[in-house]
Amino acid sequence: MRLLLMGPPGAGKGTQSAALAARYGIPAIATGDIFRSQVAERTPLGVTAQGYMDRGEYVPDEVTNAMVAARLGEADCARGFLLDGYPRTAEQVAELDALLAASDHALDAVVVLAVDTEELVGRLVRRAGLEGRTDDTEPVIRRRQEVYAEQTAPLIALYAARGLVREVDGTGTVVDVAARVDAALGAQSTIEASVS
Ligand code: B4P
Repeated sequence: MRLLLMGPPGAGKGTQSAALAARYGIPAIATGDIFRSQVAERTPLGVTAQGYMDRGEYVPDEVTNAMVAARLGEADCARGFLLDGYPRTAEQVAELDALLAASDHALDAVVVLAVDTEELVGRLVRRAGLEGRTDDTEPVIRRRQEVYAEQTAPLIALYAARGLVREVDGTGTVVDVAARVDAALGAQSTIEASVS
């Protein structure tokens, strides 16, 4: 199984991804988590990524693409993977397409978690009080939502055109959302192809 988990910041991707990947016996790969661990270890990659993350901007594609290419080349990805938070730009979609084509594989589905913007901001402001993430201040949270709307939301139409998108209501309890994701993966695409 080769899955993407997409949705705006705070939609519940990180919350859902580990359990979802475990249900399919595949690794969950979250680019945000990898960047945060590199920041914590003060590696050169982490030093590069931190400034972008703290401003709510995306880390440059060449950095992110190289990191994901290396991770997908590891042995545990041979039988599948769940990518959480990647791709987020058109260039990242092109890189993932090339990586999959080179290994003669294809995506099985793209799960999109849908949550209203004010609910998203509320969740991330609450998380700020619990985890103290440097990108969870309200101005940066709102900037992250804008960046998602500008650069990532349009990509959903590309995957919809390929018949891969399963849109899931991301509101309600974590258990409710997980059940909807499972149901969606057993069903046909919920978004009609609209662009080619
Ligand atoms: P991420 O770590 O991916 O952060 P995110 O989009 O905010 O999602 P996250 O996983 O944290 O939120 P979740 O919905 O799980 O990215 C951080 C930064 O890294 C980016 O801004 C960017 O700078 C960089 N980056 C990452 N990938 C990149 C890429 N491909 N290219 C370039 N840059 C990249 O959870 C949010 C909160 O909601 C949690 O507190 C959770 O408890 C709560 N929640 C979850 N489900 C809920 C529910 N059903 N009800 C109520 N609350 C819920």
